[in-house]
Amino acid sequence: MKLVFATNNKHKLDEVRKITSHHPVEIVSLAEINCFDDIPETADTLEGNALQKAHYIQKKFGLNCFADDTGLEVEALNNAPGVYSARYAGPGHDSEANMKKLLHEMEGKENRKARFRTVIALVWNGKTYTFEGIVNGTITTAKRGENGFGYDPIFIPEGYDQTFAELGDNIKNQISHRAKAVEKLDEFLTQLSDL
Ligand code: ITT
Repeated sequence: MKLVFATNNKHKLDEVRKITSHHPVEIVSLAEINCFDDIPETADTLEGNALQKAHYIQKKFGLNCFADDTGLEVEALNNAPGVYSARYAGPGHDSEANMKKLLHEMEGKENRKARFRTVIALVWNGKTYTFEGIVNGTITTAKRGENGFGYDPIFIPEGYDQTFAELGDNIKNQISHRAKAVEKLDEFLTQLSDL
């Protein structure tokens, strides 16, 4: 079964391909359908953005597809940056600037609890479905590690003492927010193909 992944983030694409490598679903990138659009994401929830991205591709290409919207929710910051994680330091800023701002906001805070939350929206034969994955953890006081992407160097998942960027892809892809959401998607698709 082929399914388009409506993302412009190559790290997400790599992760989802690794997570699903033993499963029958074949992940098709936007480049493979010749889509190089900057897909709008203007909703104020992860669910809304994931649905917006999946619907955009479904409408333009008429293909079943899914999208992933992810946010880092920090308890001491009232769940910021959350849905605004990509542009926390302002439009056009990169992950380095986002992490720098977050570490600055967290200076002196004792409560370092945070969670990554991914919402996957699937558009399948005209119907939409969402799947959520959460991983709890804590925010470090400085960046650590070279692997992963985005906020990975400053997030330690619960049960570990290294950041996602130190733990590397194999461990991240077993326990991450994205892995949990993708597992739910995969279970759903397996049931469909059993029908
Ligand atoms: P698409 O919308 O094209 O899928 P994006 O990079 O814009 O890609 P998001 O809006 O979901 O994706 O990402 C929000 C931010 O969270 C962005 O800064 C990412 O770098 C970061 N992020 C997403 N997933 C992450 C992960 O698994 N680990 C660390 N940071 C992540």
